[in-house]
Amino acid sequence: MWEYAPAPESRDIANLKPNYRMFIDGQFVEGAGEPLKTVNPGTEEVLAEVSTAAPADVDKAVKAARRAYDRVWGRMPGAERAKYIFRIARLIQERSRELAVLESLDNGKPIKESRDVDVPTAAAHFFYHAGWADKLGYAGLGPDPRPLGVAGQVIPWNFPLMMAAWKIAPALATGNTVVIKPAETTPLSALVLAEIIQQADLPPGVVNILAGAGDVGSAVVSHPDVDKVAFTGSTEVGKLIQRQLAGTGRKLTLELGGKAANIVFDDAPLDQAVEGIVNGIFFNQGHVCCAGSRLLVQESVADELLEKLHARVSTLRVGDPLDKNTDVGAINSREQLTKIQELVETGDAEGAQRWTSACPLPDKGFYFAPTVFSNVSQAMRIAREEIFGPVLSVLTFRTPDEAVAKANNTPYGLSAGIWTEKGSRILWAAQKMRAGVVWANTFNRFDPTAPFGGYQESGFGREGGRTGLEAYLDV
Ligand code: TXE
Repeated sequence: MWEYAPAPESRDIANLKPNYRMFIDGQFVEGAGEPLKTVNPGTEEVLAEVSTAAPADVDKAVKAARRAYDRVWGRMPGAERAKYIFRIARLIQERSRELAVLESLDNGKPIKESRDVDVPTAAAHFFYHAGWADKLGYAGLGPDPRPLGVAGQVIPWNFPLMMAAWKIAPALATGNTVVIKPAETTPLSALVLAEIIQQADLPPGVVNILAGAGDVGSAVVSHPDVDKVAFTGSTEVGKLIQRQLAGTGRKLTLELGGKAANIVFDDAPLDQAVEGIVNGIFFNQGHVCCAGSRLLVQESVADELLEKLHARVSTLRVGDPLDKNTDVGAINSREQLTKIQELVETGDAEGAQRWTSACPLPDKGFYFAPTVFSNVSQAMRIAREEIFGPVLSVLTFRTPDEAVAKANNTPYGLSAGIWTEKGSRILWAAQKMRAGVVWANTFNRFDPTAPFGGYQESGFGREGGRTGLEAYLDV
């Protein structure tokens, strides 16, 4: 019934190569680190071997970025920088089919998501920021905002290309140069972005793209000649980086984990809410920092909503990420799959009621069936910890005050959702909730014009919008 191996034409479309090299000072180079093998989580096959950085390679990349900053990029007029950034955006569009297939192969996300969300949003970030490059003096950030210098950036595996765009585009628009490291399980799309950057003729050293694991990330963020650090990843590593940078005076932005509440009031259009709940937690297999992983539903409509939700989730197709009909793809790694399984077991042990979709799963690859826990209490681990998988925890509430109190009962604070027909209630709850993003009657909408970022253990700083520029400027 299932076909696992990526069909030969998919390999061709993705232009998959047996070996990938890092991008330093405008050249593709072998690093002195131990090469890593990147695996297709949909099939468990090795996709390619990737060269990685040793500390000396990180140093070379930072030196190249410094030179490019001092000699070219930091002094180039904004209108000139904009032309390069626009070119990157256009080239992403031109190579969108290749990038979408590659992203689904390396990450495991459904092709309809990489095609319709990841790749277009990445292009949109470059387009949007290209527009800012010559208007920084008009951004309300002071008359003469200055770039910081070299930005050291580390990104995760859940939106590999999109995260690279979120990091690189604002840095370039504001006149900074970049050393970036993608996650070890998903390096390929960033290395193809390096090809695009070369194709766009950016001066050597303006963007350097490394590969490797956490040790390489650590070497990037702690390099003494890096002026600004931007990290997206786990709260644990974010805290580590914050400690590492303490006292250096370097600018830092952290975008970390989350445990977002998606609140459904009794006046909400339930069928529409069900679509939003499904999108909120099953989009990208739930590997989303702002995933709506805690559903808070008003008690009077809880049974009806749960029934509708089970029916809808039963229709989700889990399987081959390259199949256009797939709704939920593969979990990115065996390690992440194990983490999900362990947390789900705690839900069983702590007495929550587990409902699992009966959809068939491929027998090779890392897959997890959509799961909904009801009878969840706030003390349970599945209500408190980020599962980062297709697992929803359902809690109930009686009054709006109780809903907001429960929504805020988390060490995180990245995003939240509200479903109600009452505009006044949306405004009231949005004000009361400690979350960087509040969606009303929708969920998981991303747009380069809107600042994104968290409170508390979800990190600090904003990406996107005018506010996102501040992270890369001295104002
Ligand atoms: O994250 P890590 P992992 C959460 C999610 C997930 C958990 C663990 O709950 O289950 O974190 O995922 C690099 N200095 N999120 O282990 O380790 C690493 O190489 C500098 C939420 O994959 O934080 C990779 O490039 N860099 C999150 C990146 O950090 C270091 C997205 C993220 O990996 C480093 C991902 C170090 N000491 C996971 N150690 C979100 N906010 O969306 C590792 N890295």
